[in-house]
Amino acid sequence: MKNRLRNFCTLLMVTFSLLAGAQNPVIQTKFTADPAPMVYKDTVYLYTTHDEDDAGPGMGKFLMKDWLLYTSTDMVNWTDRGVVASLKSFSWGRQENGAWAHQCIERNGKFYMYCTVQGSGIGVLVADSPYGPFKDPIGKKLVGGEDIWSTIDPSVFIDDDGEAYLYWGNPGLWYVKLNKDMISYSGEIVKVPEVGKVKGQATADLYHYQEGPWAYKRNGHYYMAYASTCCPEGIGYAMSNSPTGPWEYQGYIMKPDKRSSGNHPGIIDYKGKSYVFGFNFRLNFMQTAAHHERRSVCIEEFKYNPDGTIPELPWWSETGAKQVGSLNPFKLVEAETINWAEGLSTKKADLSSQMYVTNVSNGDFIKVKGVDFAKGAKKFEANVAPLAGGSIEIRIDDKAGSLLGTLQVKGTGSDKNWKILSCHIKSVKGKHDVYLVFKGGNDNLFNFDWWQFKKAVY
Ligand code: FUB
Repeated sequence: MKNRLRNFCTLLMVTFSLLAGAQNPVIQTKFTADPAPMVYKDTVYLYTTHDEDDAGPGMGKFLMKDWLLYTSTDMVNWTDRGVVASLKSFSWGRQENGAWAHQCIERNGKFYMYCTVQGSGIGVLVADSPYGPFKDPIGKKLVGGEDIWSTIDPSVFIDDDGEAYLYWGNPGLWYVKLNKDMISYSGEIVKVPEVGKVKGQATADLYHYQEGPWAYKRNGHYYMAYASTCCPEGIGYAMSNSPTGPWEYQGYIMKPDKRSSGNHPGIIDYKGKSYVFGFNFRLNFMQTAAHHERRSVCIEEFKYNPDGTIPELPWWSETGAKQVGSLNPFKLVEAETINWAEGLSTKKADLSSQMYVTNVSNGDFIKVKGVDFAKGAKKFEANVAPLAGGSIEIRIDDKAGSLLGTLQVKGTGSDKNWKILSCHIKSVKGKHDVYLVFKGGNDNLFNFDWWQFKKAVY
């Protein structure tokens, strides 16, 4: 994404800078889609699919090879955890393209990720940690019969009685009961006949199910959200008294909008608030007028109605979700923890290595939202591997906001030479947005692993 961003014209840079106050889309360093958020302990694990930068122009020309993970504890600053699985994780499927929608769920301390290998079936991966490594425990597809092209978009749900269900499908919806091991199933695969049924009518196809099911339960109600109507796709949902239906269509969570041909919901409750995730094409259309399948995950907060129904929301806002709490700058913060970033990219060498920020050039920046300096900070510290070298300006509340200090990073030309560097900063207290603005030439200035502030002593 870096080189394309760098080639933007001035107008586009101005537009982008205006967006620096935005929180949607939530990831700017890669194209992400098909959000599958999972709340585990105090953290939101946002698993996403990944549209490659070089997906060619044209509808349906997806180029998708791996699955990504981002985490957050405040819904606005997201830490890039990199690729957690790829088509290579499945020996039995297509290898070059087709890493479509997926979902991860925890059961008894293990993490099960159900993945579409488009054109080959749905597989399952298992890990001991939500970060992976994820491995294929069965060495074959979990589901995918004759109608292989319909076998996409798994959604997994475990009911209070311990029964687990796997749902999937385009343009129909199917489900099967998973066994307790979560890697096999029992009984018949059932096609759900009535998911598009409209309230009070026997049948209807107006707001019909398309793909991307998202099954969950809340306050005794079962929900099936999905990409509805085509095309463009909106997000619709149905409710039921049982995980297997009958489902009654309730309406749109978000109406279709020509700004996004497709859609894929993910819905969670986190720290007492409710959120719907989906995607738009905003970053793609900021780069080019041509439609490439290069999507970007967005989030909106909403409140359930007292009867459990979901209000219809407007199209993805620019402002997105509000921050829950604040970010503690006195603990080590991964450099790839980002509210908004421009120009740079993130990288990890392989599935097990550390993630870092790279391709840093003059004028690139990272914004981190709602950083709480409490009674004060006096020093900034960063772990960097200097290449050409440059500096990090530490500013608050705006990219051109008050300058707290500048960390000089002397070039060494080697990206292996990690160093912890520090600089004193002007006194700062309370909660601010922090902008780390990179200065130097247009070469790779340095790689950047983590930062933190040191408390002022009074
Ligand atoms: O991302 C590829 C496919 O597009 C997904 O599997 C569908 O849900 C749609 O979003």
